[in-house]
Amino acid sequence: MPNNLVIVANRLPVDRVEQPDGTPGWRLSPGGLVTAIEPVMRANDGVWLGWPGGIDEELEPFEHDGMNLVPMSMSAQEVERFYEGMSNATLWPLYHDLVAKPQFHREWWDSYVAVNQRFAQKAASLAAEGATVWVHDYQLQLVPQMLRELRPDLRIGFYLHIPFPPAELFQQLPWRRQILEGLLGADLVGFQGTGAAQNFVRLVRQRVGHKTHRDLVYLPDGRTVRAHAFPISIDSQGFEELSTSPAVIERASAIREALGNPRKIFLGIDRLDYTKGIYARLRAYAELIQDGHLDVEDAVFVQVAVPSREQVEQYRILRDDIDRLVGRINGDLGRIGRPAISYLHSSYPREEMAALYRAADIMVVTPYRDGMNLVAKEYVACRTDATGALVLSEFAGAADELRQAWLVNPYDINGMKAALLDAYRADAKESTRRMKAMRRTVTQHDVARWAQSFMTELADVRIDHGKTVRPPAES
Ligand code: GDG
Repeated sequence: MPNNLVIVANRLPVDRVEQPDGTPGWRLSPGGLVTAIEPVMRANDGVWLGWPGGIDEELEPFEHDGMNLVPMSMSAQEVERFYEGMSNATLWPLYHDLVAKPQFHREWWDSYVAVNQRFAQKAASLAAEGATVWVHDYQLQLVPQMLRELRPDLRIGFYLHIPFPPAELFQQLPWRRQILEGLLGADLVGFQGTGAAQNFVRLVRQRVGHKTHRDLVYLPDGRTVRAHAFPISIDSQGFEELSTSPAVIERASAIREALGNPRKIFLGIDRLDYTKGIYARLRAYAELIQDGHLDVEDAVFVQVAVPSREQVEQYRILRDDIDRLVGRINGDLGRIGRPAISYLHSSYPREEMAALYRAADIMVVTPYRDGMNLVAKEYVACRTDATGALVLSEFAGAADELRQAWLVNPYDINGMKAALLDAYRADAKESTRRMKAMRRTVTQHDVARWAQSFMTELADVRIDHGKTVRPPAES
């Protein structure tokens, strides 16, 4: 059945689970993206195309919780080359300021092209005449152009969840021109921040040679493409409600109790990823204990590292490095029943996340580079009594909005130590003033608003015989 809205993302928004009777089933993935897109999909006869995980599994389209899902299968070689290789060992580090060294392999690129082509073909077959297709993220940057070639009648939007690098870095990519042209197949290209949108427009001007004006690109065929910032957010109300539920409140005090009721709890929650700055943050914290500014009788650092991309070598190395560091810190500085760092390599249900946010006095989010960082916003949303402090990297997209956090440069260990200590020592009045301001931001700009503003902007695009027409730019 043709659909008026097709969401195209690398992953389907469901995880495989075993049902009580032992048969396989699906569970909606936790996360704001689904919450935001679900109502848009319902209102538009929407369908979501993506990989369900697994290898070589040809699954029929199915419905889950009222959402129409179309699974796209992936071979073992595609998982290795397209997903772990080109997506996560080339583009991911390149787009995150070269925090790790990107690897360039021609066979990875060939697989990236082939998988993108398959996504584009499938999306083309699902979309009704004149439908809207919204493509997501760095794994699928060629889909907009491929799709436009197949279906010039479509309205195509693209959203990049991660940063878009400056020209000096992007230039390294052997396939830079193809990626830029791939993205230019969209009518609207959305980014987390204005810096990313500007990087893209500048690259298009320099590398592809198209005329640009502010956030518009003028293509030779008369089409225009808008590159604009749409900072993503969270289901703020959902987190607020969850964090004030009796079960979560009770769990939060049980967590404090289990940690020995320390005066202050520091918390980090991240996917175990080298962009997140976990290693440096733990070192900074340990030095504060060594220097005598913090005492393990008084404070503890809870670090949750959610397993991620474990087949990619750099992620395995990082895990070993952090295991060793935590072992050394606790061995050197811990006392019986009082570890300096309480380290958890695991993922948790949303309720447990909310309880952790509620239990923590100081949330520490120190990525070297991050498109947005939703954890920072979730912490703020859960602090309904306006207590708590947020230490936040300047290099997370969230820092553009959460200006009242204790902002840090994660490369500056001494600066980070000073900020951790300031947040630790801040009086209640000061942290409440900051938290109240941040709460206003997070409450007003939630994920529903994000989805709506992207869709509204995309709907403004008028399609005329396959050409996107916009009023001429002002000079
Ligand atoms: C990318 C960009 C951008 C984490 N562990 C568990 C869990 N989570 C949830 C968090 C949060 C989400 O996952 C993580 O989002 P982040 O924004 O922090 O980071 P990335 O995964 O790197 O996301 C990022 C984002 O896309 C959206 O555009 O902000 O910059 O890198 O929502 O709560 N949720 C549950 N259990 C866990 O163990 N239930």
